Amino acid sequence: MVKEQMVKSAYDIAKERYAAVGVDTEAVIEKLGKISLSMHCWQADDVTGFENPDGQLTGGIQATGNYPGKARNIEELRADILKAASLVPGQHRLNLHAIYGDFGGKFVDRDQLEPKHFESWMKWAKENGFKLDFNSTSFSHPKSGELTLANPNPEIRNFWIEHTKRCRAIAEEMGKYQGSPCVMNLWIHDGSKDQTVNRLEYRRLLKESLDEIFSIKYDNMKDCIEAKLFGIGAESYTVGSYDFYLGYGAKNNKIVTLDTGHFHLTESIADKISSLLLFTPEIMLHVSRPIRWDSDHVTLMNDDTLDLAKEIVRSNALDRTNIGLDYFDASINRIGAYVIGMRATQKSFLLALLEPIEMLRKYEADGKYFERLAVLEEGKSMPWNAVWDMFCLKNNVPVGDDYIANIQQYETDVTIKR
Ligand code: RNT
Ligand code: ZN
Repeated sequence: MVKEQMVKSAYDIAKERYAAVGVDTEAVIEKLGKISLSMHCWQADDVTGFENPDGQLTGGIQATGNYPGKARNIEELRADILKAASLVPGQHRLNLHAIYGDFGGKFVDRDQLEPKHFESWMKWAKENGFKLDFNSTSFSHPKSGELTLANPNPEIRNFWIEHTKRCRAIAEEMGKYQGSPCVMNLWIHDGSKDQTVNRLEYRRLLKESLDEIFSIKYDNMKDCIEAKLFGIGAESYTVGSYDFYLGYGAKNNKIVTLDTGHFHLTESIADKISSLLLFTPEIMLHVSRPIRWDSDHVTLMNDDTLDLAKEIVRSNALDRTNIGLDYFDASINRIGAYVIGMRATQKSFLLALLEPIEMLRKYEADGKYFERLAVLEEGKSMPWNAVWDMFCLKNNVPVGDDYIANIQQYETDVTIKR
């Protein structure tokens, strides 16, 4: 049997199995096709960007490994992104960091950024069917230090306020140009390695900086603020902690970004969804995979990702959730890293959509907890993979592990020659 035939036969059986528990797989396939991931541009080059390609990655984050073939310039980065996206079903967004501007070989400092530095990205994205999202970049810069927006030195603090304001203006232009709001994420590394006695003062300064940055209202961009537990070299204190941003977001109607690597390792990020939905306008995710720390390993379809997807679907919150990815593994083929992580995220949402939720809710309401647990457990061995294969087939992307050979070929033809 040719592969296509196999996929179709398996799908027909799966469709019946799911129908028996009240799940319409055709409707699920349609819903899954509408979920756009925000693909992070920084997996392609280990968070280097084009401002200073020889510079060090600072700010308490690290890309470890030196697998050959990383993108060295804007053309290579774009080619790699297109290649990866071509192996992932559906239409996705692209998440740019401010250091990825098209600076034409000139040095443009962060407080000088303008929409014109992102014009070629906007055109390129439109031509290639991507909508853009955006991030201010406070790390990897001589003025990054320990404190940026929370810096007591007004000269440094104002520099970063100016940078972030400009980033919002750029995001607004992107949103206008593409006819879809640009989601702008703000993450700063501000913190301290050791015992800190002025915690309140730095948080007060950050609050003040944010108030000033957000004082300009825009219609075509959305603001997100990303919290974090700690960074390397800033283990004792993080100004932008979860409490800080949750408070700020709830009070000021801002989106709180949940990076799955930014919490205590036993903390459930999935359980935060239903609370955020009640107090903040939307949710922004940075789906990642922390191993012992915020290591940014490639996202997998593990329990954490599955739980997260299920909570979003069970809360009927897909239209209020922005699903960004955030990992940077420099130890394996970078295009492969994109494809594994994006497909794993989609698979997790597929499983979430395939849940016989009405049946489960009924059992729960009736206090039938054995039955609820049994159905949840059985869901794991339902033939969801047949639905996934059909989804890939319908979207004209490789089915199953066929993408491996495709990526190997691209490595031979393109990346290994760099
Ligand atoms: C760092 C944050 C942040 C960055 C990107 C590059 O811990 O997760 O989102 O990973 O901005
Ligand atoms: Zn993140």
